[in-house]
Amino acid sequence: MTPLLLWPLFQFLAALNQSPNPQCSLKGNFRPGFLANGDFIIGGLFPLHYNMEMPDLNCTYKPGPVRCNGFDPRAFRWALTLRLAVDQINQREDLLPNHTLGYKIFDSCAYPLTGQRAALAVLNGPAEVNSPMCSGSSPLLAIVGESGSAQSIVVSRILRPFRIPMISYFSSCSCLSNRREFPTFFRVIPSDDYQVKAIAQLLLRLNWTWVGVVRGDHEYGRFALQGLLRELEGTGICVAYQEMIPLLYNRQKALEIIHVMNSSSARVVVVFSAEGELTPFLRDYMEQNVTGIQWIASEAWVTASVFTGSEYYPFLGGTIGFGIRQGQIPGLRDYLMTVNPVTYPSNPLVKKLWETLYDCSPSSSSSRNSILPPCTGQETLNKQHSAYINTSSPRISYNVYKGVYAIAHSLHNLISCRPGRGPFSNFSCADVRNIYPWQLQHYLQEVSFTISGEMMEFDMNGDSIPSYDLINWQRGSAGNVEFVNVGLFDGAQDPGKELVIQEKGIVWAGHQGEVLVSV
Ligand code: TCR
Repeated sequence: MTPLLLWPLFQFLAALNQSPNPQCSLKGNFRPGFLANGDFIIGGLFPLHYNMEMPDLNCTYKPGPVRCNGFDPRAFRWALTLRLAVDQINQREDLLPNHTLGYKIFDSCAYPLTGQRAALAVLNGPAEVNSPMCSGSSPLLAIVGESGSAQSIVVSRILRPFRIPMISYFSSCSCLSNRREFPTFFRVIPSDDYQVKAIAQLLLRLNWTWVGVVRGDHEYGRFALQGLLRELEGTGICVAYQEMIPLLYNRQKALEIIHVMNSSSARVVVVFSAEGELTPFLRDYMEQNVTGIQWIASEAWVTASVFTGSEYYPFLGGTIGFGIRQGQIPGLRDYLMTVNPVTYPSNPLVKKLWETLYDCSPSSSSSRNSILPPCTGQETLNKQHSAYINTSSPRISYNVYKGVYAIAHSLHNLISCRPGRGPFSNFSCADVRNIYPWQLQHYLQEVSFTISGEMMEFDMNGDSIPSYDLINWQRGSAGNVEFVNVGLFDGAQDPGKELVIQEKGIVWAGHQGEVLVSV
């Protein structure tokens, strides 16, 4: 059956699922994070918890629900950014006038299995008992999500038969650029392929022709290394060594890698790794007292807050790498500050935010079964709660913001369609009272707008114009590491002009004013 034929069936099933009275409830007791009705609904999938506990699946009794643990304030900020963007768009008169956007935000719990569940919950229509969205809710037209590539792959496969477009803010695997496999997938984060292009250009520009590569033992590391080798072909840049940090950390192996790094005449090392696995490796590296290495950090660790301590600076100061481009989100900080258990007394996520940030339990009823002491009500958000409140250089939040605006601009164009000049059969337009998600996809594919001074468009694979900030690790006032923007990789520029480096502003490894030589 073609996806198009499945669509009415899906609507029928969805209608069955929506009982007309307010008694409707979500199957599986899976509660949404946030809901708001509107003429058009956007789904949101965010890893509001970073861990899950699988129920016992021994098949002798009904398994319990999957439990999500470890509330993540950063992902909560991403979810609130979606709400902020929707609120702002709903107030604008020039974008989607006379129409409102609504949203359904679900916790994907950072795993493919739970991401799948969240995607089904978004699809399943109604949400809570007594929710205004219980009966006759508006159609779901697109999803902003998912975070990790593994989750996006699963979600994309679920959405495929319904032709519902999704826009990921965090999935960078180049595998997702395959339109045949992921026909409704879009993203506002560059594919990792562009990262290796940018790194290759950086090496060329700085005349680093003799470099080492260290990577983690996973797809990210493998794809990135392959990509870099491909990009370096014919450039005259040679790879002195390729090393892999084992998945199960092994000190002996780490010391061997450090020995290779130290004894090689290549002074520059590119590291494709996630921050978690790099932490023990760097600890061992620092213990060996090796210096004089210029690190090139991959996007996954170039802005990792775990490495900002002053103990890292002597060894990692001068590190350089490409991070997701930051942008402006007007009003985000003020918006985040309005969220507290008083303004949202019945929202369990807000309660979890408070529990995570202040180690106290906000409501008196819950304090009885909570091990945390009750909150005083005087708790205020400040710098120390940076995972939630740090909005100085939004990167992923900015991607979420861009994603929502991409949907809004596309819908705006769809609604502005002139009968007889439309893009569909016989030059018809979409029926605004009954828009199909695939019709929105058409407009997403064509959308073009400017946001935070940046041009936003999708190519045929659903990839947006890649842009990265060039980030350099410099010494902060307390001897800590500070991430300073020293350039840009802007894929909107002509080939050869994409990389702009403010060389004078860069601090190199060993706190030197000059580029180190590695030839
Ligand atoms: N997208 C990756 C995961 C990932 C990540 C990171 C993990 C990215 N950046 C930084 C830890 C830290 C980019 C994915 O799954 O596609």
